[in-house]
Amino acid sequence: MTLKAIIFDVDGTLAETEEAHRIAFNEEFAAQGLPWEWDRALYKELLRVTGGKERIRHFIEEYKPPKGEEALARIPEIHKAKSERYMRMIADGAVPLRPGVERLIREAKEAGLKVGIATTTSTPNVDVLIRATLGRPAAEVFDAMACGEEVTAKKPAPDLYELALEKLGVAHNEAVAIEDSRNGLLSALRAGVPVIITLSGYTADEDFADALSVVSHLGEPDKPYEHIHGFGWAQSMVTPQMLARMIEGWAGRPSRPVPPPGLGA
Ligand code: XBP
Ligand code: MG
Repeated sequence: MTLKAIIFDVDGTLAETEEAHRIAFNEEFAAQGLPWEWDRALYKELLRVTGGKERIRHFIEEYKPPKGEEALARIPEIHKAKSERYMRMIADGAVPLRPGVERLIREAKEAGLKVGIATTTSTPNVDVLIRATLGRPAAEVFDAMACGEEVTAKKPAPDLYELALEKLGVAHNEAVAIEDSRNGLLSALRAGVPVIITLSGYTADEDFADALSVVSHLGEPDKPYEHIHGFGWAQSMVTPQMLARMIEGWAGRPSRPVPPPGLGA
């Protein structure tokens, strides 16, 4: 099977955006008179729940903070205002793309591959990041985007990757996913898409044993990645050629690979 597409996660993978999300959540909690402060240690725990609205609900239900009950009905409104704060930060250039992201997108296009997005965050959040960093609308850069608001089950469910494959018009074993979290890894694997992990701030210590490869970042000519696990030990950058070779190995599997034990169907 030949490689036809690369599917990128957004938060933590295209850019280290989670600190901007965390700050936006906290600013909005304060603006709404909610005495909540998500510090880094707590946010790391909360990131196990993907999606901002789902994360706030989980926080209220599991941590039972003051004013939690009364805020339950306002989650959509809190999250909308948080997203506006986040987008203002990103539009101001607060967060750059990670090493190798722009290069790999360019090389993929030059090699005739499609590039897509599978993210639990929303389409406007992706668009503002891409406009701020690449100076173009996300819809011009990516052939297809599958974003959080389009599915009911976010990562680690396979829905976002299945949607991205459908929109790109490629089979699961013709694509590779670039991810930074265990939830993202599980989502892609459950859709049958093999995964390369680039380690990011909040999720670097998660279990990535089932990834085809784990590297510190995608690498640049003057900034080689650190190889952690799997394919790519002899390289210094993730390239379309390296991904194509990885896919050849993966394609020897059944048409829809059975996920390794513990990953569910
Ligand atoms: C990251 C997430 C998101 C962000 C917040 O997922 O879980 O929920 O933390 O974004 P991914 P929203 O890495 O798959 O993009 O508040 O817009 O949900
Ligand atoms: Mg991510």
